Amino acid sequence: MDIIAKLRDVPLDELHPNERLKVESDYLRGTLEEGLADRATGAVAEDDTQLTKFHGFYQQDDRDLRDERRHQKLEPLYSFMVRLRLPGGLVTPAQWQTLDDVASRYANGTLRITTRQTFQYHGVLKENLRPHLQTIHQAMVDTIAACGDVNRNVICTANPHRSAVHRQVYELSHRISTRLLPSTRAYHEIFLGEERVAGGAQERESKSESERAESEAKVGDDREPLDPKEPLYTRHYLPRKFKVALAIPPENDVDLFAHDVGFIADVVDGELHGFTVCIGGGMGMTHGDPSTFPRLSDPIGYCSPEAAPAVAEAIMLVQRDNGNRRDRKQARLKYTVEEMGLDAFKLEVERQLGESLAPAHDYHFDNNGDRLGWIQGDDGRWHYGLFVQNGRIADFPDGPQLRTGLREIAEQHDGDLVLTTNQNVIITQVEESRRGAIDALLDRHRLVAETSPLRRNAMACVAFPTCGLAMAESERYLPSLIDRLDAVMRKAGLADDAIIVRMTGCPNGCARPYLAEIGFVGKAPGHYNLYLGGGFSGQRLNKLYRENIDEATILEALTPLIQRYATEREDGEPFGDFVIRIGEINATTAGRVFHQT
Ligand code: SRM
Ligand code: SF4
Repeated sequence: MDIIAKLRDVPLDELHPNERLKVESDYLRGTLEEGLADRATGAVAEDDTQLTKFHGFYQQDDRDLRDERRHQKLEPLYSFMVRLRLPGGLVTPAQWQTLDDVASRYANGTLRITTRQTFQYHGVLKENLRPHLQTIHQAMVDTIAACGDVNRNVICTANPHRSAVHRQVYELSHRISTRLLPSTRAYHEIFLGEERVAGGAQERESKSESERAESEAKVGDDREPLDPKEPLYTRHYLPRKFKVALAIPPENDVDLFAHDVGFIADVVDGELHGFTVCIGGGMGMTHGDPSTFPRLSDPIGYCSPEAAPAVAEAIMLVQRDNGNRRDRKQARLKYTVEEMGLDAFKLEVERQLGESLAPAHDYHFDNNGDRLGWIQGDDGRWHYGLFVQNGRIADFPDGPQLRTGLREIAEQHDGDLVLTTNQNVIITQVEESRRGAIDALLDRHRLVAETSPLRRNAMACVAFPTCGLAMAESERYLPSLIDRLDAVMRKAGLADDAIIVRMTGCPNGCARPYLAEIGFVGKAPGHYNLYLGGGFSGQRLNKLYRENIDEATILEALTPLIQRYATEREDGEPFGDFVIRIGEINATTAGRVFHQT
């Protein structure tokens, strides 16, 4: 049963309050126009703070200044985080320059590469939202559906310029993103100044020609849309966020199994044959609530490259119609799969598609990191993977001048820059003869610092001061903890070894900490839960090892394990496998048993 039929007789009051907001928002318009015009406050109306997410931005306040402002009887220092929709993470040099300009003109002077291959801006004041979005729109970039209960930025194995298959997979990330865009014109009217046409005609005409062609390419569906103004989503939108990733083995840089939907490329003799389709991944959980847990996705079948957008859509529609709309903590697709069972979910997907999926193919991943440094693509050109600590592009006093350096590269080099899901950036399409010039720019701006493999494989989420959900520091703290762990590694003779370390400031899992070999999840200021035993290629969840511990206790717990790893590991054995083999922690075999010791 579709969502409109399902909810016809259910009073909205029986659902989560966000459900009413969506339904009554006039297709995501709410009172945003009025809120933007109100200069008496830096905020928008409370209800509209949920709607801004669908347009790609979040209202936040500076948590470092919260208490001081309260004492001064001032309202919190409101500003907005703005997140771009950038499928596959590719930025042209001209776009880079515009995006860089915007960081100074309208945000806090930094760009932040996210764990989903796009940029976030922080500190955007309400009055700067429109100019910000209009400026990036001129560079053909938008923020539509970057947050909210819709399909988010579609991510894929980085760098379309590496091979023909990388190009194809990148193009599919765009097709999926386009196909799953909402139809409402709210964004264009409110932020880009488009006039509203009476009767919702503009909603029907909302998609560009290529977007319409993508929607019309829909396999086997000649039904009337449920809601002509918002055919895919209806005015109910999704129960929760929805995330799609595509990976090209053996690289699992996107952490494929962490997403609602994953497409694993099946490449035979350099040709893309199809995809194994996985569903039901997700990271977030709540401390102390065992009904919430991270979960890895499971394969449900195989499809051709041409069918992939329709398959993504069918999965999304099954989630739209079956996801939990009463309890947002149980609303992600991973819980729908647990509730319905994988087979029943798969049958519904096939019913939506009007055909069966072929059986899943085998696949093999061997890492989930990035290829840093120079690598050569299939066409002979070179690509430089640049490490960016925690994705923050800024000019650091006495450190790398990342903003200036990358800006200069964008001005002088005509190849694209590609963001990765490990928060790094790749300078692409460099001719052999131009490598020296790029190396000189990297040197001049100190972009290539001496870093340990531990640091190069570490990720932290944003957390303080902007994230309203942070319980502990993450981006601002991990670098110094890595200094200390580096010392332990050096002492153990492991200075050249990589262990995947990830940190988040709360259990929502934005840096995918439950896939790390060593994961830190914020519990309270200065205190973290320590998780061990994740798989080196993102194939296994870790498990809680110590709860609510401070830095001294973290080092006390990890030092002997790292020392033992140095002397007792088997050839090529990753740390996550080692701690399980020596019996220090049990392997997590499925999300639903994540909390069992
Ligand atoms: Fe996230 C909420 C930052 C990737 C799971 N995430 C947030 C918010 C918006 C906080 C909020 O709701 O008020 C954070 C804004 C912080 C700030 O100040 O910028 C935030 N998430 C991020 C980013 C920027 C982390 C980073 O350091 O790069 C990532 C942006 C991704 C993007 O470009 O779209 C980011 N978030 C993720 C991921 C990783 C992924 O998708 O691969 C996850 C885990 C995967 C998943 O979805 O299960 C993730 N974020 C969450 C959750 C928990 C969702 C859940 O259903 O369990 C929340 C909280 C929520 O939605 O209620 C959240
Ligand atoms: Fe904020 Fe938590 Fe996500 Fe970190 S993991 S950015 S603290 S919501």
